[in-house]
Amino acid sequence: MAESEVSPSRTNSLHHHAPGSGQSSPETTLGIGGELHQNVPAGADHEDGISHLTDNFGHRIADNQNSLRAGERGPTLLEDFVLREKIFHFDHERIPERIVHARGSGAHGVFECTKAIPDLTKASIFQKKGDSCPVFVRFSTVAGGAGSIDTPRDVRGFAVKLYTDTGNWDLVGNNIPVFFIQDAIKFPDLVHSVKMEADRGYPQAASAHDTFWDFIGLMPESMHMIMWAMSDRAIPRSLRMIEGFGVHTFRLVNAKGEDHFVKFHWKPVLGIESTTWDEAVKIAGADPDFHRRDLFEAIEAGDYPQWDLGVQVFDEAWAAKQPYDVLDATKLIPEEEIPVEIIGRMTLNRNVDNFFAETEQAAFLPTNIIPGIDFTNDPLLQGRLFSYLDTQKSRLGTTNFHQIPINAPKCPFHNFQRDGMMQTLVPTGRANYEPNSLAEAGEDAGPRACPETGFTTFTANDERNDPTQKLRIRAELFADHYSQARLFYRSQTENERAHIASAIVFELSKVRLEHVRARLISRLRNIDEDLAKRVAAGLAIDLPEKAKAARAPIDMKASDALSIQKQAKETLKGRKVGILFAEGSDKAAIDSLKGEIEKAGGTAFLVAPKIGGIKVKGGTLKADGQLAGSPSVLFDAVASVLMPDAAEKLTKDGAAIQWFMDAYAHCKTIAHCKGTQILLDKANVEQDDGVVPVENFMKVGVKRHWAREPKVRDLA
Ligand code: HDD
Repeated sequence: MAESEVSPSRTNSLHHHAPGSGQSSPETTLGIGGELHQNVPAGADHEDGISHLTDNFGHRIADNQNSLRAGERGPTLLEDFVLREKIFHFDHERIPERIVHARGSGAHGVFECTKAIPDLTKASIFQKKGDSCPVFVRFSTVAGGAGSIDTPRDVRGFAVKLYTDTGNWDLVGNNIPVFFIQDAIKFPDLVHSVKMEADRGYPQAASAHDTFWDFIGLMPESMHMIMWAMSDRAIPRSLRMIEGFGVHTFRLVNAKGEDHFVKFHWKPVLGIESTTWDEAVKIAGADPDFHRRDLFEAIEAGDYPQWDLGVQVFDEAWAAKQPYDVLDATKLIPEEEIPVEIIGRMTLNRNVDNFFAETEQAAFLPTNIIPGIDFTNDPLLQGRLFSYLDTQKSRLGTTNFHQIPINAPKCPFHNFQRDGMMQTLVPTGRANYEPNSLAEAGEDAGPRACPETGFTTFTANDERNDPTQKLRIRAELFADHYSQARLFYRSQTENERAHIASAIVFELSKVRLEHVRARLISRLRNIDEDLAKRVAAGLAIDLPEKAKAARAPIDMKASDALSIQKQAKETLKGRKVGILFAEGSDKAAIDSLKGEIEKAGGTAFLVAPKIGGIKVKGGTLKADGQLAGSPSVLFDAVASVLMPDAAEKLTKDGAAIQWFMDAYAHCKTIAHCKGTQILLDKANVEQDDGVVPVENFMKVGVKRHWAREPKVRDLA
């Protein structure tokens, strides 16, 4: 009988995260969550650091290459429990993906309070500067499936789980501070409309199709969000460079029981950075995992992404004076009106050990709130308070999903909930009800409610609300659908406005139903006539009649905080520069440029026509990436160190020409040596402030040279 050539039973050690782990300790009998690394499954031995391969019940496996057969050429036997268990488990490896936000990337980190605010809230995490707690964050796109690309035009989910000492606080937000709809009852319609169309099963991860724009055109409340979704916010460069927003107005409650309204903001320390649309599309082909890889590699390299947590705090009296309703999730509060006060910093410093166990199984719940923070009557938030708990049961299959280590609190949890599918805790004793008097007989009576420190719901005294009436209705100011859409649009720079117009033209050009295109433009006329005209001209259709507005829009004061370009950070920190070299290039020049980039906090990525090792002046040099697989869209700026003959050779390589052509079209800095000129000419790269000799790269640095844009794109 032929022997297998593969040596059996060599496995990596298994990480077994078992929440039931400390079960033998008396403290944990009623169920303490927390992370445990149990390295070896029961029954396995260690020998020279190698553990024995076993099945799930600890039986050592002698052969992991061949199934059990009746004779050398005979059928496989039902008796082969090793095979059957392995295939059985494999067959069930996938769980339902999230109905929205299926594609995501997660990381662990820490949150630290940098400014105590005990006057505003009794939340334990904000009582003392320097106090900290672990966090887990999951970023996501919304519309695409779990295996879809990272760079579609889409909202990005920004879900943070803070494991505080008073329980988990999940701030389940987005990178856009407003939402498409005002009432949760419309959420299934919104999601159905944007997902793949029901009959044909496409498009994947794209809003550019009939049903989405049909729904949007009929829902004028979505107009503000649409401005954001069509802006550069929806095509971020890196997850490390997006803002995060809690979206809803929440409430802070202090120890005296006094309340304030609050909006939560996460501000990226690296600044906000986006791609251009053409770039995003090309990245999708070059690296569908662009954002996931970027986040993972940055954390692995110790370049930890950070965000400041900010709050906008205001009271009921201030809210009542505004021309919008603060309970309406399609409205924001301009930072110029209520400044964002920074109270904490979050650092993501550890990648997950296992994508499925942690990122995929993470369950975020807006109902995870801690004493000192409370909900408001925002009708979108109220619906979310139901939806998330509900969805976890179908996704994770059991009401005990809270016991999965990524979801379990890191503080003790004790209650009388028992049993259920996949129960991993082993509660002891008879006390599974309350009240009980078992303590009188010396038995463990289990936990009791804590009126002093437990969560109590804040009772709002809202004169505008009569709780005795049951109404299917929206509050008066919710009817203003256009003022803030206009505010957003008019707060953008000239070319940011052009990007919005082009994005709408692109999306509507994929819409086949002509009446849908026209209806959308009729709504744009309420936002900005010029925008509507641009879009109509871009589609070559007549300007339709202006849609009737339920409430006439007002002009609000422009807000610079809404524009990315008005707050751009010109820095090399966290940015990646591609350096192209080839045979004969000057190694010293490359080393020196690389050194300077790294000193400034950036990453230098060497690109060459071949990857293994190239003869250069001064030795041999290995590239980090091969030219055809490392297009310039993957970098924030490009540089080249080439001998004229090598550059001449590259003029016959489409990938090399495209490298410069794209860097130029995407308004990036191009630093080049004299030898490269022949390639630049071939790529139609014209001289400007951003096209500089390689020795001047550090003076110019990484930034977008927007003045170049009219030369490479029709912004009309
Ligand atoms: Fe939601 C997931 C953010 C409205 C129902 N949502 C989900 C995630 C984020 C958001 C970031 C991914 C969490 C993760 O990484 O696991 N959702 C938002 C924001 C909203 C919002 C910022 C508006 C302000 N969502 C919203 C409404 C409903 C839902 C109105 C339902 C009525 N959302 C869900 C869900 C998901 C979800 C179906 C899918 C997977 C999950 O919850 O755990 O329940």
